[in-house]
Amino acid sequence: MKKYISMTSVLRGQSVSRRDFLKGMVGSALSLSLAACAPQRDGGLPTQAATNNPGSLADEFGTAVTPYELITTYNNFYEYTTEKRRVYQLAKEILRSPWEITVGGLVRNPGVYDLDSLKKKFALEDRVYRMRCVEGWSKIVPWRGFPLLKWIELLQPTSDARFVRFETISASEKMPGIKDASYFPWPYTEGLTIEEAMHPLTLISTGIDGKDLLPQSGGPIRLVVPWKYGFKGIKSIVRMDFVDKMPTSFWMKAGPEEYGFYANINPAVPHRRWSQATEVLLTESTPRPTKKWNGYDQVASLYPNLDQAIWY
Ligand SMILES: Nc1nc2c(c(=O)[nH]1)N[C@H]1C(S)=C(S)[C@@H](COP(=O)(O)O)O[C@H]1N2
Ligand SMILES: [Mo]
Repeated sequence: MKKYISMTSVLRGQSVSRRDFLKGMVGSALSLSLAACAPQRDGGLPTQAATNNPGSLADEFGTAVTPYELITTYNNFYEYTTEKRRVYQLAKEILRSPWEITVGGLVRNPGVYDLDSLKKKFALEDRVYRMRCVEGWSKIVPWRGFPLLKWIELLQPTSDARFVRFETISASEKMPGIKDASYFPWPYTEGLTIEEAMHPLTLISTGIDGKDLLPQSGGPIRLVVPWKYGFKGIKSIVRMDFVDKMPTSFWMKAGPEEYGFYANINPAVPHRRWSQATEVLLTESTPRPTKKWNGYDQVASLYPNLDQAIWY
């Protein structure tokens, strides 16, 4: 069985304890009895009983992982199509082999990095994260990957590097959405501050549910930033640059009135066209309240002075 890491233990810088692992298994008699007598954990994350799929793997709030079949057939990947239920039918293959990522800019070790070598170098971890799309739906995903932090430590950014810019592969002959929606500012790009990129929760994902990432999920390599709206999780990455100025992302160019750089999840700050107060899990129909930072409160220390209403 895969070992899923408790986010609270990640933030404490500890390895996975058996108790933390069992706590992810909400619903089993054993984990319920442990949860009942265990002291409150440092992060103070609330726990609640799983409402569906008792006995299955769950996030730290007790919400069961979304079925793999649903995670991989309901997607946003505009390079293929804007129809979420059709992406998987069009994204049939990984578009490069071997997959290489070019790293440039303000780093001591720029170059072309081969994904297979990176996967061998860094121990892959399994982590359950909630993913909240800016459109108001969410899924619970059992990612596999490695912290971006580990790669950055190897790349050694210079002291001038303040942001990281990421870019998706652009292959219009295999990605019909690029031509169908030629008004969009292709290629898809995203960015993080260097502090966000080096936060221990920020993951480079290479898999879901122990399997290699499928093309529709951003295979073979994508970004996962669980306290930000899903669009920050750029898929099928081919370039990463360390820069000194805030990069303008795909969505900032496409809709500057609606999408800012930070995109931290915040139920109190509405999107220009809809409320962000609630979300609907893909497995449910009744909306649930959206949590600030998607529940990952520990990242608040990254933003002592950030005005969410300006940076959405
Ligand atoms: N290159 C690229 N990355 C992307 C997108 C996209 O259209 N193109 N969509 C984003 C959005 S809006 C979301 S919600 C997530 C969806 O990830 P999923 O399909 O794995 O659920 O991917 C993000 N990454
Ligand atoms: Mo999204």
